[in-house]
Amino acid sequence: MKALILNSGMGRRMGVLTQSHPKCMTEISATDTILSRQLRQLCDAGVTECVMTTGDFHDVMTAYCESLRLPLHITFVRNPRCAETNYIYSIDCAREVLSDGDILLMHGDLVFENTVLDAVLGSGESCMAVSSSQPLPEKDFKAVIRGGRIREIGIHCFDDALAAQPLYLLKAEDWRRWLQGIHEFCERGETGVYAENALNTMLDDLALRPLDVGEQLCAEIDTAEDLARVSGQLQQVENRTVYMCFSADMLHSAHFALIRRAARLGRLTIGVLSDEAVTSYKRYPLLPCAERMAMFRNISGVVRVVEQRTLSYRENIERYRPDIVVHGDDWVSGYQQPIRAECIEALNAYGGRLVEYPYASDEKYRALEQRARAELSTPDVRRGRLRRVLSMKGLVTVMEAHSGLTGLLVEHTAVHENGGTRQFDAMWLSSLCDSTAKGKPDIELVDMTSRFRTIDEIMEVTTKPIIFDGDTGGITEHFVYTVRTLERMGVSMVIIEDKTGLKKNSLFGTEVAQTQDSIESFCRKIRAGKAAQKTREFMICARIESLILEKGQEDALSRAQAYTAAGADAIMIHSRKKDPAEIFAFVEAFRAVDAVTPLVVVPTSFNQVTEEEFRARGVNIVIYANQLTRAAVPAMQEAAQSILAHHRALECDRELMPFREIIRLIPEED
Ligand code: SPV
Ligand code: MG
Repeated sequence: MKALILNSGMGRRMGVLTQSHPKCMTEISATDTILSRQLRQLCDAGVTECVMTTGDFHDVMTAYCESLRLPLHITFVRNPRCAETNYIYSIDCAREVLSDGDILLMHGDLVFENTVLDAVLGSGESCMAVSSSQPLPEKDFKAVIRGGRIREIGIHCFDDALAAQPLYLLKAEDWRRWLQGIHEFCERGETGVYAENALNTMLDDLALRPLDVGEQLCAEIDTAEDLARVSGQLQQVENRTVYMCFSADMLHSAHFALIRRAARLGRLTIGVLSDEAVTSYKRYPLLPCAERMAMFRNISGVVRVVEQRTLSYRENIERYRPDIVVHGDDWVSGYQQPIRAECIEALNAYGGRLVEYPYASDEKYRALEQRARAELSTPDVRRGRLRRVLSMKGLVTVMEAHSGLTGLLVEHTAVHENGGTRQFDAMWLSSLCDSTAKGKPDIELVDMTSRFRTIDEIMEVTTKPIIFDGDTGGITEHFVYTVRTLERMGVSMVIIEDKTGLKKNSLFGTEVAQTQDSIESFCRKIRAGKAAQKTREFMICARIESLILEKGQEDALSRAQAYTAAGADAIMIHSRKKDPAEIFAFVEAFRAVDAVTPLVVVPTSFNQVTEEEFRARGVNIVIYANQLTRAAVPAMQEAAQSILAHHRALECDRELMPFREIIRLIPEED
C-alpha cells in the first residue's frame, strides 16, 4: 500500500499564511504542521511508501520532509504546470510511480484523527470518507450515495448527498481504472477539472463505499477561519484521555495491538491491577504489581501507568476522569458484567464513553497462560508464595486437599460476586483427610513417605501454595529431614502440634489419652527445624494444643511466646468448642504482646465465625480442614445405599455428576 498526498496546489485562499511556504506546511498544533502530522500518522499506521505531488514549493517541501527524518520513503513528483492545471494533472505526472497496488489517497490540506485513518486503512474495499453528521458544505465536495455506494462526487451535487472529504482507499484494480481515466482526461487536455470528474464516469460499475466518519475530525483547511476552527478541534482530540486496565504479566501481540489501538484514541493511561485483585480473580501474578507497572511504562503510546486496586474501575475513573475507557468485549456477558455496568455508570456521570474492541482469545494466549501456570507450580516459585500472599492480603483462606482431584477443586473453585471473584489462596494437606482417604486412623500411621506421595500428586496438577499438616513432627532427629524434604518439594509451611507419644486427632479432645509435649522439648524441635531449612521462605508453624487438652489460656499464651522465641514463623491455636470465645480470648491476648506473628485457626467447630471477623480480630490464616472429605463421604454413602436398595443405579443418577462431565472433568494437557 502506497500513500499519495496531493500537494501541488498553491493554497491562495489562505492569504498571507501561505506566502512563504505551501499550505501543507502551515502549523496546525504546537508540534506539527498539517504535513508533518499526516506523515507521522502514516508512519504510525505502518505505511512505509509515499508519493507526494508538488508544485512551485517543490524544493522547500522536499527539504522539509527530509528534515522530519521519518521512516517513510517519499517519492516527490513535481507538476511543472501547477499554476494552470488542477491535481488531475499532478496525478497523471506521477502515473508511473503509482501504477501498482492499493492506494491511500489524500489531499495535502486534510486534517483527520487517527481513528479515521485506521478505519479507511482497515476498510478492505475501496472507500471515501464521508460524514453523516456534518452539514452539507456549500463549496466543498459532497458524495451522492445510493444503494450503499457512492455514485457521484462533486461540489454541485446536493440530492442524496453527504459531506465528503478527499481521503480514499482504492483497491489496486479500482485505482488502475481511475488512473487510466485520469490519463485519458489529460490526453484530451481536460487538465483543469477535478480528478473526481474522471472517477464519476465509472462509479456505476466501480464500487466505492462511503465510509462514515460521523463526528470524528476529518476536515480540509482552505481558509484562515478553517485553520482556527480545525486547530481548536485538533487540540481537543489531542487532549483526549483514554484509560484501560491490565492484569497481564506476560504480554503478547494481541495486548500490543490493543494498546496501540487505544493510544490512537488519545493520551493513554494504563491501570495495572494490584497483586491482590489479580490473585482474587485469576491466579497469583508472576510479577509483582510494581514490575508489571514498569513493563507498561516502557511501551510506546503509554503516557502514564497507575495502579488499579480493585477489579472495579470506579475509583480510577473518578480519580482520572478519562474521556474514553477501552476494554475487550468479553465483559459484555459473564461474571464481569456488573463491573462493566458500574464502569458505564461512572463514565456517564461526566460524559465519558466506553469503547469496546473484539476480545482476542487466541491459542497463543492460552499457551502463555499454561506456561505461567507451569512456572507457578515449580517448587521455588510455589514455596515463597504463601509469605507473599500473607503480606499482600493479610488474611489467607486455605482449603483441605488430599488427592489430585481435591487439589484441582481447591485450585479452580471460584465464586463470582459483585463482579469480583473469590478463590481459596492455599491448600491444607490434612493428616485427618489424607489418613481417612486411605482408610486409616489419624494417628501418624500413614508414614511420611506416603504423605509426601500425596503432596506430589497434588503438586503435579496445581499451583497454589501448600500448608502441610506435620502432626507432631515426629522425633526431632526425623523432623529435620521432613523439613528439608518439604522445602525441596515446594511446600510453603509445615504445622506441627505440641503433642508427643501416640497422637490422636485433636477433635477427640480429652476423650482420649493424649500427651502435650513440654515447652522445652517442643522448642528444641522448632529450633532444629529452623536450623535445618535451606531457604528463607519456608515457614514452620507451632500448633498449640493447650485449649484442646483443657490446660487453659495461660498455658497456651506462655507456649505461644516460647515457641515464637524459638523461631516459629506462625502460631496455630486450636479449639474444639462450638463457642469461639476461648479462641477470641487467646487471639486478643496474643495480639496484645505480638502484633506481627501470623495466627492460624481451624474453625471446624466454631464455624459460625466469618473470615471478616477473624481478620478484624487479628487472625491471618483460616484453614477449612476437612470439609471436602466430609462432603464427599455422605454423598458416596447415599449412592452406594441407593444402588443396593434399588438393585440398579437409575434412582441415584440424578444426584450424580453426569458421566459426560466426569470424563471431561480433568482436561488433557496439550
Ligand atoms: C487435620 O486436619 O488433620 C488437623 C486439624 O490436624 S484437626 O483435625 O482439627 O485436628
Ligand atoms: Mg492433623
